[in-house]
Amino acid sequence: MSARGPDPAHEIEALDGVLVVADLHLDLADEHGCDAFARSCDSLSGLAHLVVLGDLFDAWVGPAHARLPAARTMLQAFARLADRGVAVHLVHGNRDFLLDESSLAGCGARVHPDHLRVRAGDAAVLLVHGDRECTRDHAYQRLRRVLRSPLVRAFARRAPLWASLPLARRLRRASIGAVSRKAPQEKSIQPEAVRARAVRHGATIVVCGHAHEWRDLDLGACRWIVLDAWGAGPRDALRIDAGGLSVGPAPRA
Ligand SMILES: [Mn+2]
Repeated sequence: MSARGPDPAHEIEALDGVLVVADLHLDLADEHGCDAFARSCDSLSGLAHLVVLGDLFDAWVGPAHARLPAARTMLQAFARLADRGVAVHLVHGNRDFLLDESSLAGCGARVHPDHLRVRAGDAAVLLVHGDRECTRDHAYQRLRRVLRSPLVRAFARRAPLWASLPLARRLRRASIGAVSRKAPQEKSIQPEAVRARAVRHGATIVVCGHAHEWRDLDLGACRWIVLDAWGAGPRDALRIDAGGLSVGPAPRA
């Protein structure tokens, strides 16, 4: 745990049920790109919190994206969840790190740029997307710092749709190209980085997305779970309750 302790703005309690899904990569260029997940959101019950652990959208450059029909479908579904008392939490991924709460105005979703910590009985669960833990990929970590700089953020906040859509496409192509040229070991989430995050946040369990492939490992200092990408594997959802954790298929509409 850090000297200051956990930040309450990025901490929730699992008493009433938390559902975590990751890596939906919804396509905003397709006006029906969010329909299936929006329907799934409407079918959720018995939950207090829904957490999207990064890469909700395949690309998000700025608030102009919020006006696309598919984005409106998604934001309206989040607003309906809020009406039913389910808090929606969006942890940034490497594709949608420019999502900010002002773009989501009215739907009540909260944005967590780095992490969300969940207290569940004796366990402290740290939810992070996982791209920051790809610490051997030095070129990516440099790009990550540039893309998250105040200058890029300021541009993204003001960019009209005609400028932000081609930029989103280019960033996505750059990301896919960079990943395909690298050896798996270089671009993967590093266990020692996960362990270090667990220690820093006083977490006994760390949950990631990003790798799109389920795993559940004992790293000594913590248990490390990676979820399947949403809809792409049998272990694409984590449920956290006061009594503990369970991994299984995400609820479908
Ligand atoms: Mn990712």
